[in-house]
Amino acid sequence: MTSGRRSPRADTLDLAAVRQARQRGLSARLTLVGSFVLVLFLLGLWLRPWLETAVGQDEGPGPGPGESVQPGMRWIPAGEFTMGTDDNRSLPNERPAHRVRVNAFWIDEHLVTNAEFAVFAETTGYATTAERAPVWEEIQKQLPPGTPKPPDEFLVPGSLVFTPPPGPVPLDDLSAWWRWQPGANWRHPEGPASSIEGREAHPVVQVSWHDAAAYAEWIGKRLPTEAEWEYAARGGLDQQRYPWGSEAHPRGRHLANTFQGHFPDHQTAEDGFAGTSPVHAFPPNGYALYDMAGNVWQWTGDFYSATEFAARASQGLCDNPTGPTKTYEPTDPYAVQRVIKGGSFLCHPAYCESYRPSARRGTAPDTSSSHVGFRLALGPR
Ligand SMILES: [Ca+2]
Repeated sequence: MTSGRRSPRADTLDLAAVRQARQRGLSARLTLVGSFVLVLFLLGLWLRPWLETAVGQDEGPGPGPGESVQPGMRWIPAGEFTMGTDDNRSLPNERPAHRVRVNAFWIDEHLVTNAEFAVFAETTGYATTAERAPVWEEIQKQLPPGTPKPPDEFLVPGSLVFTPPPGPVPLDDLSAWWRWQPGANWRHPEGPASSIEGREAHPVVQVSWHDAAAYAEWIGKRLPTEAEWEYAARGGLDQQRYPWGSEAHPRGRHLANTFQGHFPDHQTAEDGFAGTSPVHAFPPNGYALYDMAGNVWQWTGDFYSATEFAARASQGLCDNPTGPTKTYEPTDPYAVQRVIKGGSFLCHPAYCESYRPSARRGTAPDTSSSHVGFRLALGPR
């Protein structure tokens, strides 16, 4: 992974020019000045995490909310907010509302796109989870003891693909609209016959948490915490049901790529998209961030616990939480899961309406599907 990692700041040091100057016999003083500049540069890199923390703590003269310093990223100032919700139109894992403080950080203004992920894959030769054959011994760790090994024909590279059923189905059985598709991966999101041609500006999908973490390591960023993600998604609004306010469709407008029609069998795509959409297709939120609702779910760095918010509510103000140390999902005691946020083009009010900022779901880190992607953050956790 490290062989192809970029070092953009090192590129700005014209070390070759310095060497040539030496060879031309310029004075030792010039070399001394150059060394001093290099030392200052390296000192700046070393101090940067501390400086970022310091700026975040006093919110000092840094960028304003949503302003850009890092290319393609937005500055989110430190602050307190109400995380989760007490609204009874929510799922139990979103409750109760509780107070959280987050440090300042940068976050990508849009989801990582197919074009961006292609640069990573081509530079490093990285093969995503879906492009590798599943390892039964790894899957087995997340299943109850004694679970029989599936037939070998199922242990082939592939991923989960949304497939609408021919008619209405009970909404308590995900297998009615998800299928395991051999050959599905980020290059072929719906299977071998599909491609991302024409979808370069759409979010990359069919990426596992491990894939997102590998991309983050390569580019020198990290996944946001769940608290950072929700704080950013709210865009400066307090306790609103949606990133843009309290109404689902103000003045009749669709402000996110979600599911219209009868879920999951009949989609009308009144918002213009039956699947993913380009990352700038819908208006940004108050922090100038796109797709903080709908389009695709987004990986965060936190482990998932169904009772995390209940545990926090008794702790008073939670200071920059980074999630529990392990997964807790009472319905699946062997699960290892990370939090995903934001909902997707498949979210519908009749099912989960998970494009609300408080909505959250646990997903196995080695799972990928056609409606989960990611964006990244920068700054100390
Ligand atoms: Ca849609």
